Amino acid sequence: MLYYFLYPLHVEFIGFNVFKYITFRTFGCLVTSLVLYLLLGKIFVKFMRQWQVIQRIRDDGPQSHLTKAGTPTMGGILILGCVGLSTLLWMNLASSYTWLALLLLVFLGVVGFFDDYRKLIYGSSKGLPGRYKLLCQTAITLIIGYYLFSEIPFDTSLSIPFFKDFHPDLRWGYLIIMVFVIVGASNAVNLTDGLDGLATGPLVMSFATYGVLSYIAGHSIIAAYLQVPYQPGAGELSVLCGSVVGACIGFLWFNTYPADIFMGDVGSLSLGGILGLTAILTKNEVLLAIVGGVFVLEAVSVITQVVSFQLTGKRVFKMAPIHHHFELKGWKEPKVIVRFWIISFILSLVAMMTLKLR
Ligand code: 57M
Repeated sequence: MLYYFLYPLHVEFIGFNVFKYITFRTFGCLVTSLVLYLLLGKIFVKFMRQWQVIQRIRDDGPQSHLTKAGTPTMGGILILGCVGLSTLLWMNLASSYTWLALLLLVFLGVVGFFDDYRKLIYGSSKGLPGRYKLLCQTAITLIIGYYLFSEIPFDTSLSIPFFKDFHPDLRWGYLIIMVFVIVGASNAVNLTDGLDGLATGPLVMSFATYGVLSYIAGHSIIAAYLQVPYQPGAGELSVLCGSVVGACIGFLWFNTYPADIFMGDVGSLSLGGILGLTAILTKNEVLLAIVGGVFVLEAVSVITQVVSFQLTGKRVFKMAPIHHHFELKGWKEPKVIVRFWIISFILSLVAMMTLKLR
């Protein structure tokens, strides 16, 4: 919005010229959402506690989690509020990619809210049935895909790291990739959010990485130099990524061990979904498997455990997702969390290195 109202004034005052630069608006957006969460977080936690918006702890989980009973949840509501407000303030209102991401963020946020709300009113850890969540996630992804293919000339070819000349055009088959990436990322982040800050740290690193990748994809000269697909308009997604990084760092101030508040499905489903969409819109779909490697590891651990248990009656891990396995091996919660953050940081560096190794 500031770009829309202030940039034209640069003819009067040259200083407003900065609003043209995506880098300036990304930084401004990050600082805005970070400061907003830091200013509002404490009163939000107090409000959620007063209204008894607290987490139901499953009794079949690690015993150490029982002490978490009574912790406020749905901190994701304020994350979405900070991201939405700061993005509207700093975005280019003509950016259809940013509007699509905000639509997905709100839609999945509503789905997650109902999941958290059901847990609250029925007093159990069982929220919305998984199939309903999956249906909603798939439906919104297909709607976004149909819009992309019919309204915007969207590149339906697949980009694979290290294979710079191999871009198979999947045409409408690309919708399958979109569903797999967006729905997969949404649920993987949801599964990962099982320890204090465990999902928040990798979300900060993943969105920071995709903020850089978005800027590169939207810059014709840099994209050509690095031999990555040029995606006109993708650069604006850096601004949205900046707002998510800022809001999640602000949230982490309260979600770090021992957490004052959990993000809830309202946060994990929505943030995971737009991480997947950002990967799609910047043509870095496969790279998400590296950048979001921690999320992939958590989801694969669950799939492995469920399949093994159903086929053989035996568990591969002491408990899935894999963060519970390390807890039951005797690792204290902070040790599991920070080690997963370190892995996420290393994977982000590896992902950035693939830019040169094309
Ligand atoms: C999402 N939710 C946390 C919080 C957070 C198929 C199966 C693997 C599904 C999976 C599952 O139910 N996952 C749901 C994970 C929950 O966190 C809430 O959910 C939101 C995110 N969606 O924001 O509101 C618990 O996680 C802990 N937590 C923290 N700090 C945080 O900052 O400590 C969360 C955020 C919270 C709190 O205890 O209550 C969750 O774990 O449910 N199921 C599981 O993950 C369960 N694993 C399991 O059933 N394994 C079986 C299956 C695979 C056969 C097995 O291994 O044999 C475990 N999770 C828990 N208890 N808590 C075990 C049962």
